[in-house]
Amino acid sequence: MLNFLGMPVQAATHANDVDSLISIVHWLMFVLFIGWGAFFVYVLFRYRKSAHPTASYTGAKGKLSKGLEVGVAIIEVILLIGYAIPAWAKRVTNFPGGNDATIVRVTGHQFAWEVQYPGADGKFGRTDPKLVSAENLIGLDRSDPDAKDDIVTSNQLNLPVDRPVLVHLSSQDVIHSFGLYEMRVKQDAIPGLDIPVWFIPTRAGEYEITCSQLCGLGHYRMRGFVTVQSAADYAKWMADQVKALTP
Ligand SMILES: [Cu+2]
Repeated sequence: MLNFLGMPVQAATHANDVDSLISIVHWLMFVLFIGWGAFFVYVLFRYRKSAHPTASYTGAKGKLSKGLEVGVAIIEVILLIGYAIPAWAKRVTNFPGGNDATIVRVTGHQFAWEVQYPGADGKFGRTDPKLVSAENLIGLDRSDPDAKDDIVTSNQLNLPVDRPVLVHLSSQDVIHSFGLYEMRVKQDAIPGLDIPVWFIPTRAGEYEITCSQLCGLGHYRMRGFVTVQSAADYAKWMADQVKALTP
């Protein structure tokens, strides 16, 4: 019953929570739509001019209408407190860290996504807006010891499957939005802020990073790619990046 909305495949552990909520909200709206629609047709007929030449300004007063209104409000409160807030709370607490997680920085700019891996030392090298150039889009300071082993890719995010991912999200210019539909991730990237986003990818494959916030003329082409791969393939990819880095 879940996929009647034609949602993308679920490629993260929390995807089902998001889909359940969206699904329940749609069912509730469907029931309300039918109910209100039927009521509208009923009053059009029941209070037609020939049957009721004088309008009533007081409106419905019955117990049924009050009961229905309270019922709908209670269902909405249950959705908010029982589903939406707990689902959101899981996204903004218990951020993974240390050796259990893949930690990356993703920086949006007009019109691409730059990815920075901290390398073997696990520390992100210093970046400086003054160093930004066509060859160094994130302005990484390679003279910083922490930066020496950092891996930088453009529009390409590789991740090992079934391992928590922590993305430090930011932007260099305007507000962009990091959208990974299959992972049910969408978060604005805001200049000057480091916004943590975490998820656990569960399906190997190729996915897209879609900029989900209108950010300028080239917004339509601001798309990156996510490759979710087995731990072995990821290690191999990372080894290739490291090799390419060493002169
Ligand atoms: Cu954008």
